[in-house]
Amino acid sequence: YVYKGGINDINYIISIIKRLLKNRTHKVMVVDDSSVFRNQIKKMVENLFFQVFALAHGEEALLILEQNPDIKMIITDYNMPVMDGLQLTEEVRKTYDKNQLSIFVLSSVDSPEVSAMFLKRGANDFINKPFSKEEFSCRLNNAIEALENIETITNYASRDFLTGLYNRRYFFNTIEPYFSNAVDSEEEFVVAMVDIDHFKKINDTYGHDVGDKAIIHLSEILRSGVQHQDVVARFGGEEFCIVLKNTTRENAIGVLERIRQQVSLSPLMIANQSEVSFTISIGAALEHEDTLTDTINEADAKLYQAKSTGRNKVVF
Ligand code: GH3
Ligand code: MG
Ligand code: MG
Ligand code: MG
Repeated sequence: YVYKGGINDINYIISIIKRLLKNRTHKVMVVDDSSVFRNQIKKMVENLFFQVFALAHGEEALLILEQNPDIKMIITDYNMPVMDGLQLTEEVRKTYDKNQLSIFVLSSVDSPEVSAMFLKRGANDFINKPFSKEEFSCRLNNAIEALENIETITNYASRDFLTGLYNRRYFFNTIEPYFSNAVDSEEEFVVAMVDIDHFKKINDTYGHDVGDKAIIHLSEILRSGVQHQDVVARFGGEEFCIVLKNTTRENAIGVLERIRQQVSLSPLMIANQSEVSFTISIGAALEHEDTLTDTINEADAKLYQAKSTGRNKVVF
C-alpha cells in the first residue's frame, strides 16, 4: 500500500494492520477475461494483503472455489466467454449465501438495469468501470469487515461462553438436519449425555471458580476424545451432549469408555499444586428410526441409570 498522506489514509492503514494482527488474510478470487484488467485488479487486491486467485471466466472460477471453499470474496466482471459474471453469481449463490462469501461486480456495462440485476441475484456490491482505486479499496474493505462481523456474531450465538463448545441452540440447529439425512441414508450414530458426578461437592468444597475450571477441563477432554466430525455441546451446567457420527455401537462404547477413564485419571490442577479429582457418568443411545428427541431421552434415561447404579460408568 502506498501511503499518500491525509488523516483518512492513516485510519485506513490502521484498519488493514488490525486485520493483519488478527491473522485474517482472506482468499479472494478475481475473475475477468481481460488479462490486463485481471492483473491490475489482482495487484490492487494483493496490495491489501489478500491471497488472490485470478481466473478468466466463471467456469474456471467455480472449479477453484470447489477446491478452496474458504474463499471469502469473488470480484467478477460481467461479460466473459464460457460463463459470464451473472451465471457465476447464480451458481455460487446455490451453495454460499451473502454472509459467507461476498460477490463484488465490476462492469463497464453502464446501465442501472445491469447493476440491479446483479444485486437481485445476490451480488453484494457493484461498481462501474472505470472506477477510482480508492473507492474500490474502501468498498472491498467494507465487504470483508461485514463478513468478519457476521462471523463473530454467529460465533457468539452458537458457542457457549465458558467452554467455547457449541451451545444448545447450535446443537439442535445442526443436528436436526443431520439427523434427517442420517435416517435417510441409514447412517448410524450415537447420542451420549455426560454429567459430572457430585459436582455440587466440587463447588461447595473449592468454590464456584474451581467448579467452572472443572467444567472447562472436562470440555477439553471431551473435545479431544472425539473425532473432528463429531459434535460436542454444553447443554447447561455440568451437562454435555455428544453426537458420534457414522459409528457403530461397539465403536461408540470404546470412545465413551476411554473418555470416562481419562476424566477419572486426569485431575484438574489448581493453585498450590493441589489436584481436584472427579468422575463423570455417561448415558448413550444408538439412533434408530425414531425422533431425535426420543434418542436424546433414551440417552438421558441411561444417564439416570448410570447415576443410580454407582456413577463413574457408561450405560448404553
Ligand atoms: P450427580 O452426581 O447426581 O450429578 O450430582 P451433582 O452434584 O453433580 O448434581 P447435579 O448434576 O444436579 O448438580 C448440578 C450443579 O451444578 C448445581 C449447580 O450449582 C452447579 N452448576 C451449574 N452450572 C454451573 C456453572 O456454570 N458453574 C459452576 N461452578 N457450577 C454450576
Ligand atoms: Mg469482460
Ligand atoms: Mg452432576
Ligand atoms: Mg447435572
